[in-house]
Amino acid sequence: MKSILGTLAMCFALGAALPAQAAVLYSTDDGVGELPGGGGPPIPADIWWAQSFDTAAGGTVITDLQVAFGSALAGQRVGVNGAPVQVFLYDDSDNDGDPNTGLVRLQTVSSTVQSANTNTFVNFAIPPTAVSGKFFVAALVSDTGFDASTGTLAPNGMPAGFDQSSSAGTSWVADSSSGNIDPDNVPGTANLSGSIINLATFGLPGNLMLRAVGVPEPSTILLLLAGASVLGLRRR
Ligand SMILES: [Ca+2]
Ligand SMILES: [Ca+2]
Repeated sequence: MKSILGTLAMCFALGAALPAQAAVLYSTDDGVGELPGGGGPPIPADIWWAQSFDTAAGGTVITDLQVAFGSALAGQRVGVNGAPVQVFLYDDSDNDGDPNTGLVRLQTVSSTVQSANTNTFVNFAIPPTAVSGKFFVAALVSDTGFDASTGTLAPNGMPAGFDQSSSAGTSWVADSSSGNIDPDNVPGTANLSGSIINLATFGLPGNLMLRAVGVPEPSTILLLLAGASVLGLRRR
């Protein structure tokens, strides 16, 4: 009995001494969007927008995806609350940071555009998912766009929050005629842009307002302690 209590006491002592498991916030934007993005012309059109990240130590398990929709500064070119949106976590299996190659969909959340044009990051929880190397956070909305020649906003507006104050060169966009983009074959179905375009290379430097939250893998020490507890109890 003494050995069981001793083992458990040691577990609690070591557990209490472990540091809190801090989360990593993956983000390149400054939190304030300027001109937002939509698909087309012609409108209405699909827009698929994505941000590339490098997996950081201590953040290898993604638990949440975050998106800020539209812009508070863009006049008529606004995001529209209630528009259907799909939010994705993708692996870049060839780890070159280019979503035109090696794009593998890991998680999908189907929801609606919320808190548009307020610089609010809407949180989309996902089942905890391990990543490594390069990965992408992305979103897809249909029936979007703004026709500057007529001042017409498509039904689902300009949903892609875009911070133009700086550029990490890691923002990507594809667009197509409405309803055409297949999230498992984005480069092959982006029939307006023709492929997934890097915004900085295209002459639109900035950072799309897509973020992720990552946490560490379960601690090896905690797993060993759990094993020690089981062994201690079995000796009873
Ligand atoms: Ca790639
Ligand atoms: Ca900004």
